Amino acid sequence: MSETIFSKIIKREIPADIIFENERVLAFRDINPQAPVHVLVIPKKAIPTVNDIHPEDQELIGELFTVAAQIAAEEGIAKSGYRTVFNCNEDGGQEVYHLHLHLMGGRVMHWPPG
Ligand code: DGP
Repeated sequence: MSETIFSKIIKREIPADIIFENERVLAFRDINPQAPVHVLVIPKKAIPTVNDIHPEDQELIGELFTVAAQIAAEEGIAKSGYRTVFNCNEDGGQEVYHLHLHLMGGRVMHWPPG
């Protein structure tokens, strides 16, 4: 499995503002935030894209959302609302090929996105 910047964050080889961690999941603030709250929730397992999610990963993917919802509550945006996004491959705007759920809120998120 190829090394990404996020696997280096998991291994603490490069710094990040980590706000949640358990055995399976890590969450840290995006280095280039697109909203007042912009957190990336990632599996520690190196899954490159949504296309690479397999049936055995279903519980893990669900956990990304329960962690995101917990962080949204802690960040005070659960009631006002927020957006969760997985970008996939080039047309989806994916830059880092380690699966990550964007949690963005603290402002009105416009729809449709660009
Ligand atoms: P995506 O385009 O969906 O692959 O999103 C990648 C996000 O990762 C992008 O919003 C910027 C963020 N990012 C890239 N490198 C780093 C890093 O080294 N640290 C942190 N905290 N975020 C990063």
